[in-house]
Amino acid sequence: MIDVHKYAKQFWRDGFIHIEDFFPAELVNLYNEKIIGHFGMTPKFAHTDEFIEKSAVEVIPWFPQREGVTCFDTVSEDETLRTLTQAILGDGWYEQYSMVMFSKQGTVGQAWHQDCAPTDPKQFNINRLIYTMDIDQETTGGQTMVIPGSHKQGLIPSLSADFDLSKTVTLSPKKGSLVLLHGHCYHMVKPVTGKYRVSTNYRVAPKGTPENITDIGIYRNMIYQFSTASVLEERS
Ligand SMILES: O=C(O)CCC(=O)C(=O)O
Ligand SMILES: [Fe+2]
Repeated sequence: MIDVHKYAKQFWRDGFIHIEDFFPAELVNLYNEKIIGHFGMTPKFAHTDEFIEKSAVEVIPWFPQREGVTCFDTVSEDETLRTLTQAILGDGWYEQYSMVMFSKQGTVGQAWHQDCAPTDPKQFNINRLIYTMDIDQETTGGQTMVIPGSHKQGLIPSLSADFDLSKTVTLSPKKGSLVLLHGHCYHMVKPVTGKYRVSTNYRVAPKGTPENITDIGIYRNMIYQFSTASVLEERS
């Protein structure tokens, strides 16, 4: 068993952790096959053109557990992952949903954002991201960039405001890697240069967090509501 208390401390300090070789190759290979089987290589975007254009987010979501693809339960039920989540969030945390995010070759990835508003430091989502393929500069692009400690720095600066990128960390997760990322932590995904990129996200939240906390995403140029596909606020 990994040292969950060490990782929990690191999570609260940095807003993210990255652990390689967390899941066995057989499991993530199976997931990757199911994902490719579902999407093929040229799926259509699920978001509106306005959102894609404005947010510079080019990912296509899939919710396999909602469709009864039961092999995706294995990660939710993983004892080590549950123990680690418990060490970070304490009693009463709950699973939100699992979501596969697919990006085609030549797409832009995701612009800098926060998954939800940092209004209340006690209410947020955690992305528990598992990677079923190697993500690196040479083969795929699409690395995930994060700013350590930014989960404690409030709203991500708007486009015109100063945005300090000097502490940015670039994550190149490998097949089987786990990344936990606080929803208030500033993050982005680099352009996808390889054939495709996928990540699978088992979102959780602490007790007292509304189920729809990630309905409103914060980008440097806007605040966006997914359920109504509308821009709530333009930021300049
Ligand atoms: O796919 C990733 O590496 C990160 C995606 C992301 O922004 C998120 O899960 O909120
Ligand atoms: Fe995100």
